[in-house]
Amino acid sequence: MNKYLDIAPEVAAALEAGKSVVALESTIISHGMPYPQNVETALAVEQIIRDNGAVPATIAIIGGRLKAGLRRDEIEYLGKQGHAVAKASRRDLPVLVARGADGACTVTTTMMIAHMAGISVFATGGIGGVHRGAETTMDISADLEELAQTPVMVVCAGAKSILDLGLTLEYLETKGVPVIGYGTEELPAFYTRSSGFRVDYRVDTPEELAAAFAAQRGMGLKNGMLVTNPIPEEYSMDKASIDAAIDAAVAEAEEKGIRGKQTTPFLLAKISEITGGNSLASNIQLVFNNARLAAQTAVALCK
Ligand code: PSU
Ligand code: MN
Repeated sequence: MNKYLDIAPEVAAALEAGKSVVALESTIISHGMPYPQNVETALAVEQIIRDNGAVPATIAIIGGRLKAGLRRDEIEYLGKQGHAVAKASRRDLPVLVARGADGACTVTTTMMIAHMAGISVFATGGIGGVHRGAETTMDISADLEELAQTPVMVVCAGAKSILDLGLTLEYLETKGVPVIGYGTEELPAFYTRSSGFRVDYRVDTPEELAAAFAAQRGMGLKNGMLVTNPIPEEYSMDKASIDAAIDAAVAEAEEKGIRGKQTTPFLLAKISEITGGNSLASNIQLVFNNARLAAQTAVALCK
């Protein structure tokens, strides 16, 4: 086994026994939501995964160790640290590990560590992508590159329109990443069920998702797979008001010269500030919804 990796005992036992495991990221805890809702959500998500027959493995870097599976106190620690903990993408791993530092894992590093541990399915809220204005800033999330090269299924609620969703889909197409809509032909836009963009395939059951992933692995393809699961209707937000909040957040980021890894956390915090916490409630519900689907798919994959 990778000498930098610690697999939590319960996760290791499940993997050994061929049982289903679902990976969860930790940047959503430290940088994606405020305390204490972040910790409450992270713990509730783990419970949903258990209730659906799988074992949760929240992924982070603690004291320079790559952790697949966190204890409750470690989740609480990351939640309380918030933005004080480093947001760790692929390029951050060498220095954080060598220093024995902590890091919250993005979609990128969660996919990497899940794959090292032998975990195939990962649930989160939204992925990073091609930012609006990327034709001049070149701000393209490392998440897309990871989806191109690491064979993990990522279950998300699409992507926020802080990104250029059309360019994000083009990038994924170039990289050979299947984009699957769960029960929909349209790419969901995180807070809303529709975006106006089409996905590659519509799939309606966890078994069908598992079959597509098994075929991808069986052929020896190294890409990841992106499953986009629309937010449940009752929690979806009014498109006009969320779009206005996103436009205002993007304009403020530009005006303040926010760059690089700060961009996404800045925009997420701004949007939740502008929408007065409404968006947080929706965000929590869509993560629950993705955890359920990921657990069911992981169970189907083990059959
Ligand atoms: N988008 C969201 N919520 C999030 C993130 C993105 O709607 O929490 C986080 C995820 O951890 C994602 C990361 O992997 O931000 C992408 O950051 P960047 O755009 O800097 O690559
Ligand atoms: Mn970026």
